[in-house]
Amino acid sequence: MSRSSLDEVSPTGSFIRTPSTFRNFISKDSASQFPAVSGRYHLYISYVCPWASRCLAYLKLKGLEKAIGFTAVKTKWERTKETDEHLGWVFPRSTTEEPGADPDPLNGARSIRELYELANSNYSGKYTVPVLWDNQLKTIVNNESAEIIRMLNSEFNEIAENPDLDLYPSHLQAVIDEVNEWVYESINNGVYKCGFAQKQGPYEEAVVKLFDALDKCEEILSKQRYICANELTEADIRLFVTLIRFDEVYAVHFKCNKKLIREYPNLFNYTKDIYQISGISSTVNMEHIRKGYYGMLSLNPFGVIPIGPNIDYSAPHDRERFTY
Ligand SMILES: N[C@@H](CCC(=O)N[C@@H](CS)C(=O)NCC(=O)O)C(=O)O
Repeated sequence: MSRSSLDEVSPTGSFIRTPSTFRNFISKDSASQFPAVSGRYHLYISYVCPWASRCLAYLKLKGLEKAIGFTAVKTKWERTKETDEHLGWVFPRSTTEEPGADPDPLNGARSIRELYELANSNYSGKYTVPVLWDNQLKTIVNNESAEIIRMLNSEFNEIAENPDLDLYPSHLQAVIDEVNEWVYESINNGVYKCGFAQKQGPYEEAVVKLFDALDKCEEILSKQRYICANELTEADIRLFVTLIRFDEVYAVHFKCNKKLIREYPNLFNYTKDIYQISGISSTVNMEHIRKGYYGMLSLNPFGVIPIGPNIDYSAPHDRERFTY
């Protein structure tokens, strides 16, 4: 069993992500084991992590912040126990220790690992964020962001401030599923395959696929405002979390440097467009993103943080040309 993503490298040097393990669903059905009620669930995230950030984006977009609280961990992995060597996400001891990160308000846990062990004392997998926590049953409902965003989209509409926003509408589900598949494979997970490859061959295979997929996005976005249609969908949020980290981090840290996103006119304007949707900019903590990735000492042993292009994603974009 892998204890962290650094162990997920095959004998041929490729990065292979292991599946998430807590896979329960919150339901709008009040008789279900995990009913969608206000105040019961909590989202643990890291602003560094694109998977966790897409869940946070849904809290903001759906207007669920009063119903579901969230807490962000510190940017750098630390020892999670004195008795072994595991490194993972930890909470600060106070709200002032690292701006943006907070102590665990529910369980007083010191690490994300501690939450997994509270939920299941025999757990032996990875201690990943996001964690969707049930404060009533004191357990993890789900730790797979692709599923968490679906629940947030459809199950909380009675308490959501923005219940009419449907990012997975039935008329677009087939195209969303299709786009998600190649975007995940080649872009979201593709950047990690580039970064964590330990041999030239797997790196080159991943980097070629990544830029082919980005070229494909550029082409699609030259004809329509969003990646599946002229309306915003789940697929846009999933793509955005990787694009927003790309020029600052992945281009350098994960060796994805064939081209920058700001060199693609449509992709760059699209990234700004999504960033400017109400609530989204608050899910992007670039300070955390930069400190977190460049602080991964396995890839960057001295922890030196590149100065970065400091792109202003709140600058005007040209995507309104597709609104008719
Ligand atoms: N499939 C998970 C992946 C989450 C994931 O890989 N999270 C990373 C941070 S970006 C993590 O917490 N890693 C901890 C570790 O590998 O020990 C999801 O999408 O929710």
